[in-house]
Amino acid sequence: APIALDEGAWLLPGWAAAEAGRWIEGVRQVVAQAPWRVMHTPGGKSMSVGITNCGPWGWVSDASGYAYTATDPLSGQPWPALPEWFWTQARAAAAAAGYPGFAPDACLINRYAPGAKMSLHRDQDETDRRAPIVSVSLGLPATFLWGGLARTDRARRMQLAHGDVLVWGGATRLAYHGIHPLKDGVHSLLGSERWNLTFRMARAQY
Ligand code: MD3
Ligand code: FE
Repeated sequence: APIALDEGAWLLPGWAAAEAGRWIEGVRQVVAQAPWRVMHTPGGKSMSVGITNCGPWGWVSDASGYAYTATDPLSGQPWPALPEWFWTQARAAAAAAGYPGFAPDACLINRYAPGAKMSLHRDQDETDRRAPIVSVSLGLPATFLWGGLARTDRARRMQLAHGDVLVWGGATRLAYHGIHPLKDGVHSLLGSERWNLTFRMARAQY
């Protein structure tokens, strides 16, 4: 059953765990076409996570800023297709959290090795902020940090485990959030890695 985290934000504990193999296989397919890469912030710092995308739109960051692009800048080709399994599962997770009709057109995939982190930020590059974001965590657990709508709001912390799904929409869709540096460990399916998929409606209307 979904657990309310904040206004409009829900945790579906372990929701993706039973079919983790299908999720992992999907990511491996994507990575075969669009390999993990390091992106740089507009400020010039390299991000510590490996990143790739699938679906009609992919999120990229470089010296000129953040953007959604239809093609992978590494290959010049369209981003790999969103596996049908991803689409139907992300849609079902959103519906389970009270957001029927979620139709993701972008899936950003992050890979964390021990020490990798994501600094406090907001996801505001999507055109229609009424759509939620669906996040699927796989592999090693991580400490998720989320604050309020102002950067200075006190941040809460929570463990995200293998198979956990977060659905973030509604009033706190633009909340600040991040991931603490990943602790070393070994996961039976992903070894010393954590993968996170975030499904978005980047351009589509919700
Ligand atoms: C809260 N990823 O890719 S997912 C990101 O685990 C990102 O890799 C983290 O933040 C990760 O942008 C956290 C959970 C998440 C995703 C989107 C949110 C939390 C959110 C949007 C608004 C508020
Ligand atoms: Fe984010």
